[in-house]
Amino acid sequence: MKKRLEQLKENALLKIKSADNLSALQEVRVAYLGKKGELTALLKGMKDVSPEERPIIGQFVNETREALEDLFETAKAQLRLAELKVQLEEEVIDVSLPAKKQKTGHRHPNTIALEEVERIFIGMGYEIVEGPEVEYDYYNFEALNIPADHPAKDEQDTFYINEKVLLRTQTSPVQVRIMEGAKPPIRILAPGRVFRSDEVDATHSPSFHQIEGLVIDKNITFADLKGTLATFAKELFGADTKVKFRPHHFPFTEPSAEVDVTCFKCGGKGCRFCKNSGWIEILGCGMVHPKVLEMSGIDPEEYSGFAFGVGLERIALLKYEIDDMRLLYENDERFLRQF
Ligand code: 2NM
Repeated sequence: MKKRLEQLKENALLKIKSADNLSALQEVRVAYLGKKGELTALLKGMKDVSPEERPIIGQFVNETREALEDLFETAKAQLRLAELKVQLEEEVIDVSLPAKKQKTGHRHPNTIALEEVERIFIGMGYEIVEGPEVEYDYYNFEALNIPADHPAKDEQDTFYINEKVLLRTQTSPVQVRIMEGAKPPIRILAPGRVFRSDEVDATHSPSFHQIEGLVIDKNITFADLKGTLATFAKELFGADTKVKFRPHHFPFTEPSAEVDVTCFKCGGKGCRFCKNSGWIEILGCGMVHPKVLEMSGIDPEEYSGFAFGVGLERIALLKYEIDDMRLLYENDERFLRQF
């Protein structure tokens, strides 16, 4: 019995030494120490041992088991270390490899155009102001001399929250709020998102952006308006740009005008871009209506002022020769990365 145990130990040692990975080692362990392993099989032979010898043999069996356990543990630790070494060598990081290119974000064409317009007016001493997108009917319409039966107030054109609250259709309400709270001189630019109940197409969107300007002081005349907008047009479209004022009607200004600039593609000769007219319409403007001043607490006998409004998307489409407004909202990277 003792001989057979020694033989078993020797065989196991050989098998442990030849196991060259952890799973092979585990198989050897099961084969010797497992429930159906060789040591267990040998133990079954204990019944043939005489009662006197049993304690001695029993002790020897235990010693053999412990010795084998030790051998397995040592071998296991060695194999672990070897596998870790191989893994570390294989997974080494090559710091000389070229880095993965990070995509850099950049400004949207609307933002580029907005910042350009802001830069021009800041240069003329204007302050940039903002106000709520959800407005009272009073600030969006009534205070701007837009009568209750005006078509712009129709539910087909304006998003109403309730009878008195709506999504602003222009940024003029911001200007009204400033007029109510400040004493002239006032020189402000109010950019922001506006809403109109329009179907989406190449030139319309239910949400777009406006930039409105307002100047109020003593002795402000239409000449100041013309000079300001001529300067703006030259800065935005080039020094050779000329402006043309066409009479128009807005409820909040009197007189009112629409402004065209000479086509910056053909210089005014006429081309596909300006539909052969030589002119491109860019904004609306006028002298602030005395009633509008009065309603906001400014004395029209003492002060006068001009105002103008320009569509941000319209500027962006013109400047970057984009022919469909929907491109500005789709966030298609192939389009956006061109700017
Ligand atoms: C435009 C055209 C003409 C305008 C008027 C005012 C205010 F508040 F002073 F009355 N703000 N903006 C105005 C004038 C806007 O947009 C085409």
